[in-house]
Amino acid sequence: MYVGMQGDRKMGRARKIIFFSLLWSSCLALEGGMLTPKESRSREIKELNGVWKFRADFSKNRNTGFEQRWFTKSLSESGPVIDMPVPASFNDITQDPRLRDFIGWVWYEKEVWVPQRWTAVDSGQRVVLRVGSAHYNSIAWVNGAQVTQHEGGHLPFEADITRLVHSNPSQPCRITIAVNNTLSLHTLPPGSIQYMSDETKYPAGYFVQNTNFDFFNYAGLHRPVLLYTTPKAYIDDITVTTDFADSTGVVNYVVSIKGSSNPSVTVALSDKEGSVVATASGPAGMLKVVDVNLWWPYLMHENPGYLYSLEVHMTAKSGSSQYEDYYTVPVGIRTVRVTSHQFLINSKPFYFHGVNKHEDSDIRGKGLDWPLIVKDFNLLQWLGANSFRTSHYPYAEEILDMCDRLGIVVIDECPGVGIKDIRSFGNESLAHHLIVMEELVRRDKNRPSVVMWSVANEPNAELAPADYYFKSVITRTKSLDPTRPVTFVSNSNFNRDKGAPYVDVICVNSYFSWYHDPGHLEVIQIQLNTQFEDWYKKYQKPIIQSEYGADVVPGLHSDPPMMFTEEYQKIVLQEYHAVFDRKRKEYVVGELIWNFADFMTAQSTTRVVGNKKGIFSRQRQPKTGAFILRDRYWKLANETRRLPLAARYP
Ligand code: BDP
Repeated sequence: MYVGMQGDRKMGRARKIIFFSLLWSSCLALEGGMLTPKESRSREIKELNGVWKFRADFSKNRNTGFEQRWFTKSLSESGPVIDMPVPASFNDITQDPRLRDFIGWVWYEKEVWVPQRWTAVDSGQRVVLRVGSAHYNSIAWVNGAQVTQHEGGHLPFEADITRLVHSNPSQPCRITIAVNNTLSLHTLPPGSIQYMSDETKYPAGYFVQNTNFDFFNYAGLHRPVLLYTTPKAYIDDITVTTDFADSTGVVNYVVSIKGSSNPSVTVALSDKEGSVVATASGPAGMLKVVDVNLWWPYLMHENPGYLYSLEVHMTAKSGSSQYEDYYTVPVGIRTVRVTSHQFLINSKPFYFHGVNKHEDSDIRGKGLDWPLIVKDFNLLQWLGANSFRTSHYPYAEEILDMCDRLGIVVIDECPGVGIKDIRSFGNESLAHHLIVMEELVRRDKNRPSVVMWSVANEPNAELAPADYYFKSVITRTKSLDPTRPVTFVSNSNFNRDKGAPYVDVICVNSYFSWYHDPGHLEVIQIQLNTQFEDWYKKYQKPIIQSEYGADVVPGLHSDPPMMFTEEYQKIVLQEYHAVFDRKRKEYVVGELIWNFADFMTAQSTTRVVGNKKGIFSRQRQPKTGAFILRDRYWKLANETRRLPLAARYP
């Protein structure tokens, strides 16, 4: 129960307002597709990134923006506004601690000219507003009219705004987006608001946001906001699945069209050089590729990440109008299969030697950051990492595009992190979790880099309702995508974990000699060995060590090693590796370090300005652990592929 629940009326009101958006429940199956916006012969994009007007609603009930209808006029007419970059989290942009730690509604606004060729009534164009991600709940208005609302922080949403931009083309178009970062027991990730009603200790109306995860709850418009066009009859969704036999590749496709009842569809598959290798017509079909170039992971093949292009062309008639739409989707032809002790990509055993990450950077928080993205991929390649898990939420499509191209294998995790409270296992939470999985699969289903879905991280899977809950989420995910294995990441007891029976791969996190037996490096090998044996004996499923690691404050040294020093992290890694090397010959199919880089957290007594388990600092400088891993990952790659030595230092 929240502190202050029986408190004064004002508190009750504040609580109601903060949660108002959370009562929206996403119970319906999703309508339509969510193709990544792309330019083509028939489509244009206008990015709305840059500086937006911004105002946090600091009023006690956080509801003044709605009471005064800030969306009906220019935001600056409502009161003082500040400059806010998009994409970015708003938290670290100013010097105001109240904004860094703000909970509630913030308001963004941008005025934009929509090109005349889009707005002419006979343009035959649809205009769509798309938000790559806004954390957590959001409502968008165009010229004061609400166009969409969305729950959830890491997946895109959009609205057809054609009618609105057509109605007043002589004026710039005013886009207002309100975003609320409050997390409740039924959001993903869950959280709770705690009211501190003891006025001898806290100011009146004081409340805090509690969460069961350590990363900072950055908020705002985190990914690009843009307008794009399609013809009025258009390609709404494309689903591609692939297979191969001997040297022949198979691409199955399904195209869904909207805005026309009698479209005609043709598809052409081209290789990297642009030569068409197969064509077909009709909204669904199969393409065969002779002498196929399979999509291989980085370091598993000299030509990783091979992508074909599937160009879909639609023509449709509606009355006297003729519409044409083109959309191209990259296609990596590959298969994924799991046995009792192996993870197979293209029928070859694949060993995950990779990392866990976060979307986290100085100043921008979780905002999409191109320099950081490219730097991180350079570091991953330097490290010899062939994979990562999108801990603990779906990453930007821009990041996954690079994974597809470079052959970096991805375990795609939804924001199901910190599902601990029994009240987060009820129907309301489950309904939302199912929708989030549907949104995630819809967005990422065509990506060859994505080889497995993860539905949660470290839930309280020993609770009785966890059985039904995980059975439901996993079964649903498998029905949405029968081609990929599904997992969740566990830190429960192997015997009592109620979700584990439903997963295809066991993913386990453990922090021996850190959270357990801190300072006792000598227990790692025995405890890790027991962990693996216990899980394997019970389930006979392949196992990934999905997290392990130790904090390091860069530059701290001690010998004999002590916690938080570079030497301690180094020994933790080496002790874990000794056991991995024995067990990978049997059923361990991967190791993912926690974490690739240091990241910001909520303030606590166990964090020194953030989580320091990175092998790179937050500024991407290597700690000793990075060199240990680099040596190991390149050796592992050489062992599986016998790469020439020169490939060790890209
Ligand atoms: C694990 C969590 C991860 C944390 C890590 C840690 O999965 O999100 O950051 O612990 O405490 O339990 O470093």
